[in-house]
Amino acid sequence: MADTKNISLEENFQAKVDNEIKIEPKDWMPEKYRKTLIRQISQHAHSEIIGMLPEGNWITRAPSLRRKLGLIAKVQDEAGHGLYLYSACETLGIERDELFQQLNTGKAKYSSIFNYPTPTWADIGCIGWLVDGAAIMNQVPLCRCSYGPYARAMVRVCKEESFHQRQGFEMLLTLSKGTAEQKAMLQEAVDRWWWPAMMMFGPSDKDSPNTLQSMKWKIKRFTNDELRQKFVDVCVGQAKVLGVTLPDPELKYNEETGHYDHGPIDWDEFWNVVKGNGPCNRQRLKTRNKAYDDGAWVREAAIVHAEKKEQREAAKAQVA
Ligand code: BYC
Repeated sequence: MADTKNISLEENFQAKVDNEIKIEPKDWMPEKYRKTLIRQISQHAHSEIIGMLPEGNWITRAPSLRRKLGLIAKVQDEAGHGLYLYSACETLGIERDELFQQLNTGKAKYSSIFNYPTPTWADIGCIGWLVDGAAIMNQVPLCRCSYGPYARAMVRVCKEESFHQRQGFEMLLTLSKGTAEQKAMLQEAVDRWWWPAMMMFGPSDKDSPNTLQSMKWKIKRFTNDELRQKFVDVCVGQAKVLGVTLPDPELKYNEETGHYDHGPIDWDEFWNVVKGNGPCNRQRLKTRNKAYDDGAWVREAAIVHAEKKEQREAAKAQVA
């Protein structure tokens, strides 16, 4: 009897998804759908939070006041994205503290891309152009995700990401018109960021255990390889405008498919970074833990303030 009930609940759920009706927090959902969303949304939130670190590293060294203001605003936006996403994740019945613990202890994944260093100013431009560019490609379809709170959070995130991408491109365009040294710095940064940006989309479809089910549930609307291809196609023209070469000798327009073919991705490097052994994984977690510990007094003060406010309101209610 219980099984029949579950089957019909599941059929009803899938019918809603198929008919583009959003799933909301109090609606029935399969346990695996809930778990998949917690996994993806929390990894996404953690990526936004850790993503502040490589750029934050340049705030004090930005080359002009205008660049400094732009960078501060961008890093603040990333913090905001993390917060919307943690809130969306909490609607699935998990506490924010638990999510923080998963990140701080290294149990949770976050995007591989943020484990690479930013040795020059051009790296900051590349994060905007390539990393935010890849992020937008992946995230615009998430505005149509079947889970309402995630889809709605992504609308604002995407608007801001698109501004970030443009500010990064403009930063690089300025360098591309600069001295020979600035042009060389730009090319070196592109050489370093191209392949890690390609890896952001995740393993190729044949090695992606989650894609098929996530597509059926309309959490994902495109596969990892489809999004990666869209990214390559867009970047080729943009690289021409910047006067840089993308570091892939096999990059070539394919008349038959109408897309650019690209060379093989070093998946050993990808998995090595995902498993915690990239160039900056340890440094990122250490910095994150220090920031969390340093912020303990803010959390304590906020709790005490909330308790006092509650007590005052209760006292007022008693008098009335
Ligand atoms: N790095 O079956 P798959 C940003 C994991 S924020 C690390 O294809 P799925 C930004 C994957 O989690 C960028 N791990 O998985 C922020 C899975 O492991 P588990 C972050 C990766 O979920 C600040 C396993 O590999 N964006 O752009 O169907 C400043 C197998 O993969 C990665 C999001 O999080 C990776 N790159 O697809 C600037 C977007 N790729 O969990 C910019 C939302 C894969 O089974 N997330 N893995 O142990 C998604 O769209 C999907 O989760 C992914 C992966 C496409 C990333």
